[in-house]
Amino acid sequence: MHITAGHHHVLIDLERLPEMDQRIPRDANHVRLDEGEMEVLLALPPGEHSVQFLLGDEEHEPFEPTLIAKKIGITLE
Ligand SMILES: [Cu+2]
Repeated sequence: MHITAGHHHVLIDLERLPEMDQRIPRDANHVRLDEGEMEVLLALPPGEHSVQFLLGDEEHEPFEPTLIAKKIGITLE
């Protein structure tokens, strides 16, 4: 059973969402904001990118039901 504390994971340029019944990976495409960050600086090359926020619990697993934002498309020059 999960408690209600949570934090965002920033999903970057993902074509497929991570498995919703497993720990969310932590790498360049899955940025974890679990230290109370109010902002994050992402170093991305110019071009088309996508960003999406997924709420994870204290075990870094998605909540059930899943709390996920719409994917945002961005273009960097
Ligand atoms: Cu997490």
